[in-house]
Amino acid sequence: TPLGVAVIGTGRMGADHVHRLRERVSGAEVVAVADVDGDRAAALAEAEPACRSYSDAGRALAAPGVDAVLIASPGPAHEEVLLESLERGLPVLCEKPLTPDPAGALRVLAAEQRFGSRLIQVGFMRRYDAEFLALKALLDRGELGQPLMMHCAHRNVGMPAWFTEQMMINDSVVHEIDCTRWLWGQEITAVTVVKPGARADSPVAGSDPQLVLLETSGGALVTVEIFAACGFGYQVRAEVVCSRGTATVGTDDARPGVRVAAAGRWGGGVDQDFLTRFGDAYQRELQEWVDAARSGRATGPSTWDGYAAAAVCAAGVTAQREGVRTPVELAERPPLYGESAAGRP
Ligand code: NAD
Ligand code: ISE
Repeated sequence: TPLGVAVIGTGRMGADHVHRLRERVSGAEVVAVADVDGDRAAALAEAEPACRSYSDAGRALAAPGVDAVLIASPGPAHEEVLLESLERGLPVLCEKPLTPDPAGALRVLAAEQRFGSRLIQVGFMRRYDAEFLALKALLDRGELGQPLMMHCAHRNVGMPAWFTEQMMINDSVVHEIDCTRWLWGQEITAVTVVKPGARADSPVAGSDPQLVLLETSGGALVTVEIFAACGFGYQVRAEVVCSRGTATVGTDDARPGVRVAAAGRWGGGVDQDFLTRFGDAYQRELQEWVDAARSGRATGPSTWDGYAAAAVCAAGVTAQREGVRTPVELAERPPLYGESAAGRP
C-alpha cells in the first residue's frame, strides 16, 4: 500500500511537492493537505478525491490514512508540527530550515531522542543535486588535495515583502551552511558578515547583497555572497579551492543546455527560480524520503544537521547585527546521530 502523506503548507514548495508525489514519486499518495489559507489547500485537494483539505495542521495529521508528514509551511511554523508528528510516530520530511532558531531545534532534537530513532529528514536538497553530488564525490576521492576555501554565490531574483535581513542568513545562507558541513564533514566554528553600502533601490530591507564568511573546524574558509533580490535570475554557484586544484558547480558550462553565439556574445540560459534549478534534487529527495518512511525510518539530513545549521545561523544573525566575528555555540552531538560532522547522502 502506498505511503499516505499529509502535506502542511501548500504555497510554492508545498504545491510543488504535492504534484511530484502525485505524478513522479512512486509509493506515495497525498491523503491530506493543510494550509492556514484553507482555500489554497482546498484547491490542491480538489484534483484528488482521496485527498482531504484542512486549515489546521493538527487536523491534517490526525486525518485517516496519514502515515507520514511533509512540512512546507514557513520556518517559524515547523516546530509545532514536528513535535506533534514525533508524538504520533510519523516520519517527516521538513523543508529547511528545521527551525529558524537553535532553541526550537534543540527541543525537536530532544523529542526525537525521546522517540528513540530518527524520524525526521530535513529538506537540505542540495545534497541530492546531481552537480553537488558529483562535487562531493570528487572531493571525497581526494584528487584535488586538501579543501582550503569555497567561494559561493547565492542569488535570488527577488523576495516577498515579508522577507527580512535575518532571513538572508537563516532561510537562504542556511543552504551553504549545510553544504559546507556535508561536503567537508566539518562543523562551522565562527561566522562574520560584511555589508556593502546599502543600495538606494533595494527591494529588500537592509543591505543586499551581503558577504558571509564561515570558518570550519578543519581551518577552511567559506565565503558566501547572498543576494536576495538581484533582479536578473536564480544562481547558486560554488567554487572549492583545494591544495592541488579547484572545482566549480553552478556555472552554465557545468550544466546541460544550449549555448548560443550571436551578435558578438556567447552564453547560455539562466534559471529563474529554485523549482527549475533544483527540480532533480527535489525529485531524489522525495523518493528517498518516501522509500525510508515506508519502513518507518528517516535518512538524509538529520535533526542534528538542522540544529547545527540553526546554531550557525544564530551566530550569523549576531555577526550581521553587531559587525563582529561571532563564534558558534554547539551542543554535544547525541549518539543517535552518529559520529561524523555531517551525515550522508
Ligand atoms: P510560501 O509562502 O509560498 O508558502 C507557505 C504556505 O504555508 C502558504 O500557503 C501559507 O499560507 C502556509 N502557512 C503559513 N503558516 C502556516 C501554518 N502555521 N500552517 C499551515 N500552513 C501555513 O512559501 P514557500 O516558498 O513555499 O516556503 C515554504 C517552506 O519551504 C519554507 O520552510 C521555505 O524555507 C522552504 N523552501 C525551500 C526551498 C528549497 O529549495 N528547498 C525553496 C523555497 C522554500
Ligand atoms: C528559499 O527558501 C530556498 O530554500 C531556496 O533554495 C533559496 O535559494 C532561497 O534563497 C530561499 O529563500
